[in-house]
Amino acid sequence: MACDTKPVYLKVFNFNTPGWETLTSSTNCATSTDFTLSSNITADLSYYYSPGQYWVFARVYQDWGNSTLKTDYADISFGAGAASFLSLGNHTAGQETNKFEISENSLSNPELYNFKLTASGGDVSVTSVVIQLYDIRGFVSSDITAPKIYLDADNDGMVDGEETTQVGGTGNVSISGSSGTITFSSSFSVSLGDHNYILRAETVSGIDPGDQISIMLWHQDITSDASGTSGAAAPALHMRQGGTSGGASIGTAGQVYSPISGGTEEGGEEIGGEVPDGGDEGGGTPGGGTELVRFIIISFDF
Ligand SMILES: [Ca+2]
Ligand SMILES: [Ca+2]
Repeated sequence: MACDTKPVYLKVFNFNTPGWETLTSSTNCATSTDFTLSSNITADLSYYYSPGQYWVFARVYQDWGNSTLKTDYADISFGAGAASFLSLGNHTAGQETNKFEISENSLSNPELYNFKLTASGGDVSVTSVVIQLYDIRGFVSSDITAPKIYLDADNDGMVDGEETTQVGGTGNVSISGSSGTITFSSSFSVSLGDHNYILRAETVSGIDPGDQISIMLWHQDITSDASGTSGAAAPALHMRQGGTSGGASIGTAGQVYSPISGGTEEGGEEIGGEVPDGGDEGGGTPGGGTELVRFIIISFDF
């Protein structure tokens, strides 16, 4: 019977369900004519062999009652699926911009860092993620509370109201001097394909003028069962301008904090050049000229 009347199925027994699972089927074959059904299983291989005995059960099946479907060739190869691989890269919507350009000294639910994970060859189980904090000025561990990694389901770079899926648990913040980490140690699965994530803290406090923090994630700091990992996501820099030190006498350059790793002498000179406008009022607080502070964007190529 042609299989456009009754489809022919290739099925395998799943010991986890347990039950027969359709791998593929055909509705496009002629009567008494050879055709091929083939499929690969690449994930959860242990579901498909009998526990402890390593038998695989497959069948070709057509449901039409009183005759025999003949198969003249069956081939099942069983082994490790395609090696899974985990790539880390920039979030589809880009990196977070500076969140500390504020006049208050605390923030609720600031989104601090974006990244993307891509699993290929199979699902990847991630057991820990360690996000690096560096070039820190003016923060201690307790200033950042309850950081969490949210799945950005619509890839728009924001944690929207309905986006409540978190991975990795609540991060543990550890800052010592100018460097630190946020460690996420609850396991989570990265399914095949691209997934964008956003690091958001419940609160960041102690954001004083001149404070700053840089954030970055490298693939070496992701622990998983992938056969390999690669990549990095671009750094984010959050800094609050100001923090003048010393008022500066009339007509001389005041001092403005610039990014620890990004400032250049050139930038400093330009800022100083604006100060004489203060005239009799004194050097005052020349920190307002944000457009004069230069950032160096460092790209990483692994
Ligand atoms: Ca501070
Ligand atoms: Ca979103």
